[in-house]
Amino acid sequence: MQTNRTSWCAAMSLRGAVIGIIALGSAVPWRARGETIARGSFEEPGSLGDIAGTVQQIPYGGTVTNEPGRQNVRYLAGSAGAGLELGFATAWLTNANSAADGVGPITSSGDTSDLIGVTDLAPPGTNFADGSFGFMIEDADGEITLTFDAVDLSTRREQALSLDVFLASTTWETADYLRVSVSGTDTNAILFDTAGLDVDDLAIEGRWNHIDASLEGFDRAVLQIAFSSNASDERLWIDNIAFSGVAIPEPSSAMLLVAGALVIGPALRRMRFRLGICRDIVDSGPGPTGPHLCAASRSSAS
Ligand SMILES: [Ca+2]
Ligand SMILES: [Ca+2]
Ligand SMILES: [Ca+2]
Repeated sequence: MQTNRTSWCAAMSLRGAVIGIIALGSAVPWRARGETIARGSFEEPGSLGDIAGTVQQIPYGGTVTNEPGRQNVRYLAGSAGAGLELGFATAWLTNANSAADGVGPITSSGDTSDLIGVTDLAPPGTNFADGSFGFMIEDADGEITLTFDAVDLSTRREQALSLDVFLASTTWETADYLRVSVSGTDTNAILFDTAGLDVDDLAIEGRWNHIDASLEGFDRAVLQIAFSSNASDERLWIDNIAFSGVAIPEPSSAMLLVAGALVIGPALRRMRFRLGICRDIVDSGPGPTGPHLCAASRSSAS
């Protein structure tokens, strides 16, 4: 497997991402250090079958759905395995790459089916980045967007995301693009974006490109991959998605003891104070007045 590794910061702007692409191979590698929190390798949904591409004709935009005997474009986490892989959904949206009638990904004329979904068809001359299945998109005739389940990062630090993408070596145009983005509660980031550029000029075709990105500052993350194309040989493969992070330690038992002492200490002092009042009153002399005033002191002190 030919893999190109580089790094892009999560906070990168569009222009920054472009610079990242051009600087391929010269960037100082950045590596995630935490343990894996969530993965997407398409091995679990792959077990649902891989027979033929979608035949769906959606006007203007909408969800692409699973069809019996065809590539899976939707996966409910845990529905076909141990649930170790992220669920995802696929949508189609008309854009400048669409036919004039705005119908896709199967156009009103010319298309019969498109290989869009989980596949065991690896990119030419190589294997999948991980396992035996990946997600493939060809001939979108618009924009295909793959959206993954949200990942909780709130109990982690040094949060990070990595994935591999393979763009076929062919002739691309400026209307074609690949955009990888992540959205959180208050933070969004574009990790990689070729919009407005010609993929032909970026030296990223015909090989796996590994993306490592920091997600520090994200409390949750929804990964979205958008791909625009309009030809059957303009193909994208996605694989080996991994969210990682270092667990933030739970408060230690020693810290809990200290916190407990801070609460118990004043309570003991108040109790001693109340007892002192009671003793003084009781010691003041016999009679019904003493015990009655003692009870009143407890009540007001609490
Ligand atoms: Ca895989
Ligand atoms: Ca198509
Ligand atoms: Ca094109």
